[in-house]
Amino acid sequence: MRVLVLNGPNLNMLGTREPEIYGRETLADIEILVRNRAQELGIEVAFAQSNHEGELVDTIQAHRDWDGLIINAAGYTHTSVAIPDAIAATGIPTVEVHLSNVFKREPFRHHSYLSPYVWGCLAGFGFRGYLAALDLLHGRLTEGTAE
Ligand code: DHK
Repeated sequence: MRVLVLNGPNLNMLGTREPEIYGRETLADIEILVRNRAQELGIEVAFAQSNHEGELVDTIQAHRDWDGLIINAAGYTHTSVAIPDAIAATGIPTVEVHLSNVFKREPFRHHSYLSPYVWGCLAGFGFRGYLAALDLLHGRLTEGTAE
């Protein structure tokens, strides 16, 4: 079982970026936590980050035969058509993750272009959202049902 964990713009700044909103963990800290959990579950993980929309699309396409995608598209969540198109084109079961609870924030963060194309969305649980997403995909992939 192979899961791609993909992070969008400015998430490379985690740790120092508005820690009261995004938490004190760096992206490298989150990667370690995700890799540890993945190892417990027997999941192979690829972990990537880019500040560039096209690179995020390329990475999704390159993993089109993988079993799951966990994506925090960050600011592109609220602007991108190409990223949800890539998710739809590949058909990878996807969990959308946001560290912050976007619904408690500015109105422009309330809309996600990705949400119609993903299995489900986790927002507001900080780094734990990534771990929960991994557990959820593992359950779906081992049980063979999305219900
Ligand atoms: C991360 C960002 O960079 C913002 O642009 C989104 C998301 C929220 C997060 O909570 O992880 O609005």
